Amino acid sequence: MLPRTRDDYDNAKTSKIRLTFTKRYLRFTWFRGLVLLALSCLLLFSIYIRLNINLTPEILSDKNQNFDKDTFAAQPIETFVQTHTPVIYNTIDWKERQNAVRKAFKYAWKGYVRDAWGCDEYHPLSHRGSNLTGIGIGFTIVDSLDTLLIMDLKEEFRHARDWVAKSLNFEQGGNVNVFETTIRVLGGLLSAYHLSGNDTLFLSKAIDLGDRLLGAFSSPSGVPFASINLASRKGIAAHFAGGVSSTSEATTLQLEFKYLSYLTGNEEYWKKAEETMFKIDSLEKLDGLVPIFLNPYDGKFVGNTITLGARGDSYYEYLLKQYLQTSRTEPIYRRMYDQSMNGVKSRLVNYSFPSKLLYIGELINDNLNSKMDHLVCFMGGNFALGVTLGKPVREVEHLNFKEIEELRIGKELTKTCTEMYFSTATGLAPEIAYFTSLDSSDTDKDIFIKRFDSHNLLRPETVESLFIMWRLTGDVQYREWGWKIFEAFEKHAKFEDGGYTSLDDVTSIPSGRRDKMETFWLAETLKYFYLLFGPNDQIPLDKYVFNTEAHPLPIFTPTRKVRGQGWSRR
Ligand code: DMJ
Repeated sequence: MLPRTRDDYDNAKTSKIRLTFTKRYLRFTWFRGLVLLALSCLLLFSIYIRLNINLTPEILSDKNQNFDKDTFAAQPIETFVQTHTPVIYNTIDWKERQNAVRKAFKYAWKGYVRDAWGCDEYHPLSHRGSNLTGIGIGFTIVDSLDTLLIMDLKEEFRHARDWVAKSLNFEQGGNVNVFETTIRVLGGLLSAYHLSGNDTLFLSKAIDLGDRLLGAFSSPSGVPFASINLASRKGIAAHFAGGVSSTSEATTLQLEFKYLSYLTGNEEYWKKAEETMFKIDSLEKLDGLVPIFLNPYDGKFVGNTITLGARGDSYYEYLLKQYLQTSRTEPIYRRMYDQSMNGVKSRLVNYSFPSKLLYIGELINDNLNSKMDHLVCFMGGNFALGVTLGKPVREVEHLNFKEIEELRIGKELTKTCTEMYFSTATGLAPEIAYFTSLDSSDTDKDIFIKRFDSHNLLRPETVESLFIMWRLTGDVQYREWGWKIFEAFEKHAKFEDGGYTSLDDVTSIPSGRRDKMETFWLAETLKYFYLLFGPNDQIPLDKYVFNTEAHPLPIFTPTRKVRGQGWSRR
């Protein structure tokens, strides 16, 4: 037994015993010291690791690098599939490339003006336009207004403005989709109002349209119906599956309606649009993930398909952007966004075989499907935006583990989306891709495209992510990939008789043409290309939120009046 106290020691009968006590005591003290030393070392080591994780993202991949935020921001992402030849970046004239995009826009616009002026949609092959309803509601022209302003196409803008002043009339029967009309027309008018230096023509048209669209919210639950008759202002349920609305559509109206409230002081737009968010927050979700249908009659989810592709996508986009739009004054949206991203990371993110390309799959009846719509490609940029909130990475003081992880996912997903382009014969992405996994690996290809999904509609999502990633990381690789994609569009989608067309099959040359130039080619894809190659201070990401149709809306601080009571979780 060891002497515990001085008394034990004094009571020891002989000096031999005392000596044994002394030896044991010293051994014990020595042992105790060692334990203490080990514990302190452990403590110091964990503090060191913690500091390094916070300050040195590279520690996750390369322990020998010294931390330098600029290097991190500009660090190229790992390339799993080596399909690119190295480029000498500093010899590239980005202004010239930006100008090439402007020329492409002018070319597309010229075809539309010649063949379809005033019509909602343009069909370049048949040299004609078509309308969604009656005489049209300005889908193409209004969707293009802010791109015209951003590209400084003065004459074209004057022409378009003149049409809005003289011909745009929302007093039309027939049904139009509430979401599409909101993101393209209402969003387009609001953005044009702001970028034109508050030209009231655009605001008055936006108010007229906003008032008519309010009718869509007159469902028993307050969840908007899928369609609206703009003349009668009556909401109309979808003509399928018992009249359900798409979740993404019902939850991608809020940026536009809230900004309209902010501009007009009329809180009704805000309240109506926000009611759906309030409903959704109270519903049961799967780690923040939501099914893609919502019933406007009872306000409940329908089915259990979960995807960040069609009918799900912009729900997640607008959670983050609602938080950003109102200067982060509504933390509820940050919480909803974070929860849903946890769900995405734990349930939907997967890696392909053999190159380990990160993709976001779909959950159908709890089974992860390796299908990814091109629509999902907006998430690369969205992940990064959620981390830096619009600031370049190098200006962000502190990155925690979760943020580093989300930045990495954003980078990897953007890379995967470019592979969806670079792995096809045309260099253009299909509408939908499937990814091979380890257990289904009877091929050496990561990406598999079904013939039925091999068309390309000139969609913007990958270019959108490239633009955001470029702005936030400063990695010139994103610009270079963007240029490669732009060249592929020029080669295969430019129609010699005017305009650009959708393509029938990106996996073969010739790819075959479809007779449509989607309005988002002008509103989104070309705008994002233009901004990707342009200076960083044009539409800065910490001052603007882009609506889902790429219409920049300024970030504002809401007044008490337009925000209503605001809301927090029940
Ligand atoms: C656009 O209308 C919007 O970006 C929408 O959110 C998704 N689909 C198209 C473009 O692909």
